[in-house]
Amino acid sequence: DGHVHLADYVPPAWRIRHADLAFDLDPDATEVHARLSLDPDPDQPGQPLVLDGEELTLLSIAVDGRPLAADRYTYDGATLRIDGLAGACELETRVRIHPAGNTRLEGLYPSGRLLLTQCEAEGFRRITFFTDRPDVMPRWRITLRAARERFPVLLANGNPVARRELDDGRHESTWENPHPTPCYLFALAAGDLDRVTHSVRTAEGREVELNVWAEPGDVARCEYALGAIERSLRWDERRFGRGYDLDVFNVVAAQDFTMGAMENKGLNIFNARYILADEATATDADFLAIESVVAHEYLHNWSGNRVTLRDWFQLSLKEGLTVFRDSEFSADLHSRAIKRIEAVRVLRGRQFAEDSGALAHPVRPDRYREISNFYTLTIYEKGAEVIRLLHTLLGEDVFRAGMDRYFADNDGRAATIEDFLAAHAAASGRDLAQFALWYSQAGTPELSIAEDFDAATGDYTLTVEQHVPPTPGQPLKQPMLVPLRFALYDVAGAAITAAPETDAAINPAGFHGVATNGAIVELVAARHVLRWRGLPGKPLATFNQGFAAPVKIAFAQSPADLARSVRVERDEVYRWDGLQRLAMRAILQHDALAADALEAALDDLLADPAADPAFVAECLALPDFDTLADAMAPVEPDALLDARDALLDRLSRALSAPLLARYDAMADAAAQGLEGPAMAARALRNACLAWLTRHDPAARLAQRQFDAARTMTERGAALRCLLHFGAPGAAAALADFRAQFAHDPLVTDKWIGWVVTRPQASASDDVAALLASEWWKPANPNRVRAVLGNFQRGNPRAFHRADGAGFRLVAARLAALDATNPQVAARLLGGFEGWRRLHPPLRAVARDTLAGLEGQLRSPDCRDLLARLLVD
Ligand code: B3K
Ligand code: ZN
Repeated sequence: DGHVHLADYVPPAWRIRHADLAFDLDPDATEVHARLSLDPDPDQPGQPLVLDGEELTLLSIAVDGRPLAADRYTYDGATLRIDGLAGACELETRVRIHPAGNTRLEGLYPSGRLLLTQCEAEGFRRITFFTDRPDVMPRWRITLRAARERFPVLLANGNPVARRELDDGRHESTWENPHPTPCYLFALAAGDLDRVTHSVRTAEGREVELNVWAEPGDVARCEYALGAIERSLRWDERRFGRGYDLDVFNVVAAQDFTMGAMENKGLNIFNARYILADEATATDADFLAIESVVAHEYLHNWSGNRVTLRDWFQLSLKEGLTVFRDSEFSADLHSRAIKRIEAVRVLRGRQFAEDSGALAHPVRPDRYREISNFYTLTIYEKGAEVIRLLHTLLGEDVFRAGMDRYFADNDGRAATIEDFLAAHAAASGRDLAQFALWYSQAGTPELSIAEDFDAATGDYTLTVEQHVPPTPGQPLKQPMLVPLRFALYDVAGAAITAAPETDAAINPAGFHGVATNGAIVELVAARHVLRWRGLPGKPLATFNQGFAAPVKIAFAQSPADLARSVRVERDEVYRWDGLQRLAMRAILQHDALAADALEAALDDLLADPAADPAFVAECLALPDFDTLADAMAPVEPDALLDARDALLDRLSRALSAPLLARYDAMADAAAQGLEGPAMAARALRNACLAWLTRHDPAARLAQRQFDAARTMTERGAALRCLLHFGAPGAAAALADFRAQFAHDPLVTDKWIGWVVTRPQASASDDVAALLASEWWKPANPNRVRAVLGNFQRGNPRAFHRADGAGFRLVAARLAALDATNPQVAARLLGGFEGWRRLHPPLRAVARDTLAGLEGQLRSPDCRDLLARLLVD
């Protein structure tokens, strides 16, 4: 059926001990000369040698120095097979590849004047013949040769060991990577690159040169990323005891890159949008994203590279773990609460939707047709939540001991999720069998909580029921181990610290007494009862402080109690979440009491001088379309967005005085600088501005901010308001902005993003105009995302137009995109994942649009997704 199955795993029949590669680089014809030292697996003697290879022209092949006769091997365009090899030997191949024709940006490809590589997951086979799987981990020697003038800088994995000049204007650079490394972590970069550099001495005493490379005109915008590398290195030393293990750490910025960045050993390659920044061209959100992606890739050096994956089913072993690590890095360096709130927003709005849609899959899938389709929010974000759950269950010290053990036991190995859990089980003495269901069962667990208070006896009972909904291929689920945080407060708002009586299923170790932000009860069964006896009055219960468990909770509570819990509870994530819930009730159930309570709570917050402005800004950002839609069935986009707009109109009108007061009061704090308080002030000012502009037809405030802006954070937010509210000055401001940044593709992507997300159905006309303009550059993934990705994900009103024009705008581009870059096309196709939840007329339009794509999309990526989207 075209699937690869986890259960079919077999170790490689041949190991590659050492790989020695030499490249003669040229965009039109690059020659790759590979010498591989091969060992047969003693447990699988007599197997043929089977190597992967795609779009390779084989020039020569030899074994142990002797050319191989044509009848000794076969190459069918996908695999090279050699029978009858007696034992350990050296295979030598020379192939020719054509980087200039590589539009998939996978393998060796050109980006502007650079040549660079992207190999994960299965791109290395487009460079040379190899066992393209992560459990084959040679040590490497890489030699690059190219014309010096065109390619003055030549970078590869590992440490530089030699450089020399060659005849006819060419030069050569040799690199050695002494760590066993799978080929998906191979990289090279060549071209006219400039750098910023900084040397550090690691805790273990190694001198390391940190470099960030970019095209010469961009290098002034690399300093922030360079600083972020050093912060990441220091943090991994401190928090996880992990040092850096080479003499250089190189990072290269490229304008054409399918993903965000790639953690190749010692040579990370980045989408330029996650490197280049200064205050005039990047927003505060960009700076924070840069720091977090730099950290993510750096931290992969241990979680991914030193300990790699046995097979691609284990993808979350590196991705979930590394997202957890990078989010802890950001939380330790900045505000933990804000970082968590932002993660919860993504989880709720996007991952929960994925987990309940046509493409739902477990954190460790057990089959796939195309691995590129599994770089998902479930593998990354839910995978990180699972690690966070383990951290919550074990506590920092035991978790750290488990991590130390995992790294020690698996260093230089290709590991599995079982290896990871075994290390934590050994360090903690806990049986993690039930916990492992988080990896194998898809779907977001739902907790229904009911309370009962007997005024006569003072007995208070909480009944917690768990349900994990069916997902494709998994109709029935077992209860998961859920560590549920909770707290009870008395009428005066004091915490009730008495432990509840629990049922037999919860063993004493499954109850962690009251900590600073709530006690934890470990739910293990489908139903649990917690009982307190003899309370003087009905307590107020709060759940899931810090959003510790990635679950949905239904708890019938009056808006008044919910609002009171937001005042009583100190956990900022809970408080933010409580306000989000009030907003959801106001929007989805037209609950006027909830809207009143929300208005009063926001009024208090805006008046509270002690409240962190960044937190207030988060509270002003009401639940987005995806989050609301996930709580509604069927989804009627227009009705939902109208209700959301109505609430925003009402709140912003009622609160206009305090909003304006806050906006003005923070002008100085927002003036400049990347320190936390300045960023927080800008975040709140911009949130206030968006609310105030609703009732400012001439958009005078936004126009003033645009004209006076010193930073992109201020200028961009103002322009966005002008565009989204159709201000009189919008067209002139846009023309001005466009002209100022016409030479900068990343800033161009920004204004395009604001244009295509104008929350009106007619925005689809603007998208159509962009698609017909010089700004449409379909070969550049960032531009495709700017135009179509932002429209699809960020403009629910126009994308879901009842006449289908929004769907068709995206669908009509898919065939052409699929033919050039399947992964970019597949991402956009995946944006239709929620189509079945739409109300019937729109669902029919979506179905027709998707059905119309059958036969047009040729890549395995898009064909796999389309089949899963349309399956009944
Ligand atoms: N590991 C890469 C993702 C590569 C995706 C290839 N289709 C980036 C990251 O997660 O760090
Ligand atoms: Zn990653």
